[in-house]
Amino acid sequence: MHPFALRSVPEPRLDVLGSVGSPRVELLSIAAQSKATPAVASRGVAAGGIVGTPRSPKRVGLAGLASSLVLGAMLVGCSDEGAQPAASAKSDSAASASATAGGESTPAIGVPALPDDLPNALVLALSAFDARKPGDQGPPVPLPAELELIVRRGGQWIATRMTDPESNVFHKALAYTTPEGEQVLLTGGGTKALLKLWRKQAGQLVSQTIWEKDFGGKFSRMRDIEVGDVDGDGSRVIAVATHDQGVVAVVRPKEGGYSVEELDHEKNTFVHEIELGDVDGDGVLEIYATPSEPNRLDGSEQEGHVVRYVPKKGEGRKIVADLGKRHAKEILVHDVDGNGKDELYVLVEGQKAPSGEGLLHRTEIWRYEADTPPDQGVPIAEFEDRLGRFLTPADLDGDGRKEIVAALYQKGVWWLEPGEDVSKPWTKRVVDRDSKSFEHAAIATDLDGDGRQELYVANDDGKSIRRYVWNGRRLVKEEIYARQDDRSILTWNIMPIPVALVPDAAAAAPSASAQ
Ligand SMILES: [Ca+2]
Ligand SMILES: [Ca+2]
Ligand SMILES: [Ca+2]
Ligand SMILES: [Ca+2]
Repeated sequence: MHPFALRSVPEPRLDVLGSVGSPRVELLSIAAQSKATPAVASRGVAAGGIVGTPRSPKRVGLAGLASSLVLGAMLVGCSDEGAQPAASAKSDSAASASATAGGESTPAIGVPALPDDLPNALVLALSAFDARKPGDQGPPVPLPAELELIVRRGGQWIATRMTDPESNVFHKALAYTTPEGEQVLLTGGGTKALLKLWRKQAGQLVSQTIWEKDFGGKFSRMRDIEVGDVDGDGSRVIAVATHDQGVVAVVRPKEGGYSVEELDHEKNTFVHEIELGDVDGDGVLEIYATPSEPNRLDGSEQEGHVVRYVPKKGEGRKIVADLGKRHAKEILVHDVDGNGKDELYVLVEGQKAPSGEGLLHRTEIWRYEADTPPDQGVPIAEFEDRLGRFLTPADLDGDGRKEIVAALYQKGVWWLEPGEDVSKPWTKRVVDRDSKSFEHAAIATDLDGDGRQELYVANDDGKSIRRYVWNGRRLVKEEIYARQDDRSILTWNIMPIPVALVPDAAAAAPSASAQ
């Protein structure tokens, strides 16, 4: 999958945009959307009805890449029983066109108001592969590591692409505040494995590599990043999961630079995920990680477990979840039940039946409190799917009680809510059956700043980024960005960042070129 050889020549620590081998920024698309989307109760509108008032497509000719979108905002049926099909969520261009004719005098129904400009943007960390051509042999060749940045400005969702030829995947990008108080973008890349800080200078992002490592195996990737006060001294420590030698590391800001401590190392082991939390409630953050055997994508047996490190107490690897012959690539540590202590949630992957027909195990979520024995995780949900790679904590309906959103490989996006007894199966409602992706990155975040979270999901199979927002009765679905090219894209992560960290596409236009 990642055949690019590692270069042995050390790279300069600073890259200036526009120089050879430097990041490139392109404007991808501007999605037009109605400015008038007043909050109106969904009175009289059947679930699945078209409720948006999309405008006709608008073209922007920057760099020959800009394209247009027709947006359809739709109501998503969320049965309280769960397992009910999402109400038909297809876009209806005829309805869109007629709605457009009404312009702003036609109020949208059931779509909460959305300001024209938002202070926060989304950053998506991607792998991109060229489209397969007839006769292509061998594994797909990864293109340079890529970020998509989606900003709402002037009543439009605007997408910008930034690529970094030093790696062939970005696994995560997030906002980070340095000890000096600077807001920067922190990225983790793969092959080559680079942890970088990006500062906005003259409208462009300029990188500083703070950790670079060839782990010595087949792949070297910075696979996941979490930031927290692991040392309990107020500093923002960066915890990193890597491929493929089982390295879990903490990167600490130190004396104006960054020092790396590798907490663990285990041959031929992939660590997919890092979470930070205080499950035992003693005020000290623990680090959770998911080492597993190298990936077997055929759905056969793959052993794994969830481990914990407590650097502040000098505590090394301890198994907290023993998954037997199964494994997990996604965990969540969060106080979902609201009792003041975090819990660990493990998205245990399903397993194909040896006969090849159906599943031997469904994908399940197991829940652990501090005193749950490693082999006695409590199943709170199961799904008729082979994989699930994304859990995000949420309070989408804004009632102050938290939920978990689970995004599965083939079987959609689900909303899980605990009942009185958190150890009993949780209430399961479908958010969107028609959303699919191998990784299926999702984030619940209050991008529009109205005090209530919205859900953003990368529907890679459908080449779209969708937003789901509560309208008082239901989640309303809106496509905020559609990928226009025929490359194969894997979205590994979505995070909110301040708009100030988004590179200025216009400034980069001279260096941008069509694919
Ligand atoms: Ca603790
Ligand atoms: Ca709790
Ligand atoms: Ca809630
Ligand atoms: Ca909001």
